[in-house]
Amino acid sequence: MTVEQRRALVTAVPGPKSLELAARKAASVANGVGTILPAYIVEAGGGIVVDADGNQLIDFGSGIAVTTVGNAAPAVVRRVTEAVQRFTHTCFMVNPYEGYVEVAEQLAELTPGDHPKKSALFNSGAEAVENAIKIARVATGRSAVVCFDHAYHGRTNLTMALTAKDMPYKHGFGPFASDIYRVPMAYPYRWPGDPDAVAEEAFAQFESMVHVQVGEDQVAAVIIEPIQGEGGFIVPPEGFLPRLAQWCRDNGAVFIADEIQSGFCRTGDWFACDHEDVVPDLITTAKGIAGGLPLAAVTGRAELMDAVHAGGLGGTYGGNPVACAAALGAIEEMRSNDLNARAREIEAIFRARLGELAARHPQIGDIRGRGAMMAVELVLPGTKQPDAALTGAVAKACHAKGLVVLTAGSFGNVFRFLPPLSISDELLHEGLDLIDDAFAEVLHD
Ligand code: PLZ
Repeated sequence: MTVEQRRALVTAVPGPKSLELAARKAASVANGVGTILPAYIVEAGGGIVVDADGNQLIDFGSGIAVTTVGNAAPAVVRRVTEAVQRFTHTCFMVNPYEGYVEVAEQLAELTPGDHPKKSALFNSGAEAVENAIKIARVATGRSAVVCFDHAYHGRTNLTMALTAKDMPYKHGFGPFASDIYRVPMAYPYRWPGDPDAVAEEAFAQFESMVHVQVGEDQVAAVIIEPIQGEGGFIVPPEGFLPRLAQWCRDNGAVFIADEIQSGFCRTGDWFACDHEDVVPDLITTAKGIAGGLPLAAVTGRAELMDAVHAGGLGGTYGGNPVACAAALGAIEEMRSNDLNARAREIEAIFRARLGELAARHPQIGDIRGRGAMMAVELVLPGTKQPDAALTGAVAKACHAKGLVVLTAGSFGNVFRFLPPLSISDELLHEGLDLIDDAFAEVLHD
């Protein structure tokens, strides 16, 4: 790791060089592509990203849960460097190579369940989700797909249909793919019914809505993020996911776990489903799988994966050899550094510090998450009314202090923390101090 593990501000954030680049961006990049913190990055590693002006920022975002093993992690760099010097592309569908097969073998070993499994590799999370739906439809001969409120599954046409939030993801981009049905999410903080029976009540609603609006025998798949990401790190109560998985088994539907954000050590397990021993029929992965290189996968029961006719799955770049080398490097880092244990340590630090913060600020309505996937939801004190303005203001103050933080949530009022698992305790505490300062500054206390 060559990047010094120290926060340092030498200019305002963003500084003059970044502002110059932002002006070039404004002139050449479509406005629809936004940037949350326009400090242009030149180097990153451990828990630090370094910008063009020499500012060293603490990273609580990991490029949206991607650099779980750290940026430019040693095993990723070593394997990628070696691979990129040998060959950059053949197209696995033309001339195959071992790396792709090795990644599929690793996925079979690491994903939940000990049944025979197979995988297909793709480039992005959205592409993996699209393909999981294609596979489920062919395997069942049915077309309906059930998804959840607050879900995020991507920005392509089918995945926009599965994503819940209109602005900015869907607004004006319709019409969307059909035969998609949305049911309420078991969202403990905002459940309108009995707070002690969220799993039971949400499951009863799922069951009844599917029966009335879709018909059990029409359902190809039920897709859910075991911990919702963009929707605000919503952790369903114990029992909800196992009930859904059982319903799918009872009704011949495919249970798809979208672990694109929650997978690969992020939550302190290899996959968030592991927490309750839920075994999905298909699992989609991306982000953390390859330490920053674009790679995604659908992994699942061999008989489902093999239901698709030869040539029915693929793509020019899916499972690119350099991306596969990166994945093997990232998995090596996860295993050799026991990153599941590290994610749990990070959770303990966050829970203690966020608890202290919430005791002083009634604006923090909820603290939730698992492992290094933690969040707070901000509300008007004494109510559960979302406070997106406060969330934005605190995020901005954090950015100015040299802390990369991300927001999330259907109502824009969730702070989510996704540090790389390679971050030190010192930087974690310093980042949490900065959040504390940012709250004090914005709330004038
Ligand atoms: N499924 C659960 O979290 C990507 C999106 C950021 P892609 N989340 C970050 C943005 O604003 O575009 C995501 C996810 C879950 C699917 C996806 C989609 O993955 O690799 O971005 O296509």
